[in-house]
Amino acid sequence: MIIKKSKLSKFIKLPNIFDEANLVFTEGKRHLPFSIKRVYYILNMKKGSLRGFHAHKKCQQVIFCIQGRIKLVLDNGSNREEFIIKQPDQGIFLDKMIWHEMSDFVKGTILLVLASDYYKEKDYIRDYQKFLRQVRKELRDDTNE
Ligand code: T46
Repeated sequence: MIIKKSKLSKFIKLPNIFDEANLVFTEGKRHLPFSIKRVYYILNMKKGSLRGFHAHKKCQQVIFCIQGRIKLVLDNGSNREEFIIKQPDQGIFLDKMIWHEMSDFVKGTILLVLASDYYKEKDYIRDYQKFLRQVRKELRDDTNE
């Protein structure tokens, strides 16, 4: 379920069953904008560490902070938005061609990421200037169609 939208993203809330614990689940396409091909998690981040600083050409992801808190900056080449992610059942949608930067991890933070594709290094744009050139080119191609 989409619970909040912004210019660059949306928050997706997963079903959360409360009994003696919280049980949060996803059934892929039923709850997410894509079928899941890959799941990974990140933990034991060193103090002050930074993650991301790239965009994906095709891969889409939903990022959950299942423990702790992070700051996430999204950038589509024209706009930048900043989010604090801390709700274990609320993921943020990370679309293709969105530059993303993650920082300010609190100790013990664990990120869980659901992705639409397998890991492919050639899907990454790791250079910000190259990213800007690519988004501007895609924008020009779209307006010329
Ligand atoms: C994002 C954040 C939360 C693999 O071999 N398989 C994988 O599935 C992944 C994700 C990474 N790797 C290798 C590739 C690199 O040698 O692990 C190394 C670090 O990967 P990456 O630069 O992707 O790590 P992060 O934490 O900077 O970024 C990743 C996602 O790429 C990113 O989109 O949102 O996790």
